[in-house]
Amino acid sequence: MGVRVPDIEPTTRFIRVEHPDGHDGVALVTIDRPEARNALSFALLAELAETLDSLDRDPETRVIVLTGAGDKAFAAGADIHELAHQTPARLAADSHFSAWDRIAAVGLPTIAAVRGFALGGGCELAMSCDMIVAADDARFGQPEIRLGVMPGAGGTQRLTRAIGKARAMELILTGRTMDAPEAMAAGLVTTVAPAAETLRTAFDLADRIAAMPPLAVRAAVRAVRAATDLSLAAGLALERQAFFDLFGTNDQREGMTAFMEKRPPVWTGG
Ligand code: CO8
Repeated sequence: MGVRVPDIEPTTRFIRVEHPDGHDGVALVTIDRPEARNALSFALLAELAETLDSLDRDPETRVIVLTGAGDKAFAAGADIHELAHQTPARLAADSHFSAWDRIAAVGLPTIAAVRGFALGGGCELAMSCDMIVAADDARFGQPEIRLGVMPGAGGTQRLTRAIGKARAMELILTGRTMDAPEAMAAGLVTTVAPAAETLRTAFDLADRIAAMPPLAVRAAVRAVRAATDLSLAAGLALERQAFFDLFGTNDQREGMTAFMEKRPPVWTGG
């Protein structure tokens, strides 16, 4: 895989960025701490937020695939060794949690490619992505209750929105993990792939999205995300405005002209 990241540090301590050959517009971001099951230390999360933010500003990147190094875990949660020494005041005072907000604010479509465990903060990170491609060996869960706490990076909200209150409540209150077929049936993941095919499946999906007009993609991402936050009326208003705005783009003219001329469209991203 080639590395092409013009104004982005290609390698930080815990995060790797690659632009795989043959996948134009797709950035692969790897959480690279396999010896600790890719546990999300504060430093790692800060690097991840910085990396995703930079990719979001890179005009050549259209889709981000996020994965964990190795085959054991996407991420086994926050770093428990680090969390063990926190106090309410320290957690509230430090800016560690702002990384989560920056990750969720990335405007490009994001795909989590999950092999092995996505637990606690790891499950929350996967759920912060727009889609999840799960290996058939993936396991999802919010086991924080077994550590004497509860989810703190979106688990109670995003899991509940994704799979409904009844199932989310059981998982969060017992710390039980779900396998990939259960997660698929519950609506948490987009697709399940054979473990060895996980990245390829995520790239296939990313390629299909990267081939679409980028302004329309970003607008659709924003609108679909808003569906879980807004009232129906507010969401419909947001959608309508975004739809209107796209009629000021070259790609709208190109897409509709190409249809009428019976040829494939050529997107310029304008
Ligand atoms: N934090 C720190 N180190 C970890 C973590 C973790 N979450 N998970 C695994 N490791 C380390 C282990 O300590 C071990 O290190 P060492 O070899 O030095 O002893 C190494 O990774 C391998 O771990 P195991 O031997 O346990 O590997 P297994 O394959 O047997 O088991 C599991 C894998 C099932 C993933 C197991 O490691 C496990 O249960 N991990 C903890 C899962 C968990 O409880 N996650 C929730 C953490 S709390 C949380 O995420 C809260 C998020 C809220 C906010 C986030 C703020 C930043």
